[in-house]
Amino acid sequence: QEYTGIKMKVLEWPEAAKKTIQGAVPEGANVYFVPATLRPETMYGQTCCFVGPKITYGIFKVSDNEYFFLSDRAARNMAFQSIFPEWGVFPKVAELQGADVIGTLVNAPLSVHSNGVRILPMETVKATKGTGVVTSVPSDSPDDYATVVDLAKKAEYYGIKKEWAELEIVPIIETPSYGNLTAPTLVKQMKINSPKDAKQLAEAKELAYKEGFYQGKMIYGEFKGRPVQEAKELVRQALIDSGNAFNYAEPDGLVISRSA
Ligand code: ZZB
Repeated sequence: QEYTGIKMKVLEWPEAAKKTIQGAVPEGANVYFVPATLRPETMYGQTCCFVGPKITYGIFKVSDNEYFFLSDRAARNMAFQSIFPEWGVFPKVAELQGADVIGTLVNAPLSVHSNGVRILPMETVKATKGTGVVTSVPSDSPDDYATVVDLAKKAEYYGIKKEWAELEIVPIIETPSYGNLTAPTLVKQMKINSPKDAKQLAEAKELAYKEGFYQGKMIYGEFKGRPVQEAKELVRQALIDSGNAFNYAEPDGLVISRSA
């Protein structure tokens, strides 16, 4: 899988995480949450970023002023892709649970929400895929839409502020079958009521991918009017050129099991 790693700079840590961070990361250095995405063209629509509350993450030193928040597994893979300066080395300076960083305010590159978005919990994040960090685009990802609806409904249960899950969902891609809000349309059509409706959500995701890729047209941003198939590469390159992203390849299952 060829992912794009997005650099979401921390603007403000929650109290619970501050102590750990202060002891581990030098003052003035930047920490980035790094979600892995297959849909760079949707970054305009980011409204939050998810971690698995029970997943263990690390903060890894990339350079004197850059640190990445990721799963250990992703850090190891990145160390063999020249993302860290020294081949095979991925210095871990802190360890945190996803639950510890809920509420962190981060910058979302290209997002309409330019004041930042919050780190929120998603129970269905897989520790073994990507970086274990998932940026949320509820306009075009059915999983993300189902999750933000649930988070807003049960904000108290999740220990978050309701408004963190309620940032405006702006249309960014138009398709003939699902209009300009593909994910909300599919979730409603398929009567998906919960982020736990795994089978239906997998089906909705497949439909959203296909329709978005083959029929989608950008209706927002620098490449407005272009087909998604063209915009995908253009947005990815623009994010890389501006220093906000990098390529990250996920080794296949065989490689993982052999290196483990
Ligand atoms: C933003 C985005 C916007 C995504 C969208 C999808 C969509 P795949 O196809 O199964 O490889 N993702 C990444 N890592 C994880 C993880 N550890 N656990 C759960 N979900 C994860 O899935 C790749 C996509 O799944 C990634 O692309 C990421 O969400 C999420 F509009 O990033 B995506 C129709 C999908 N639309």
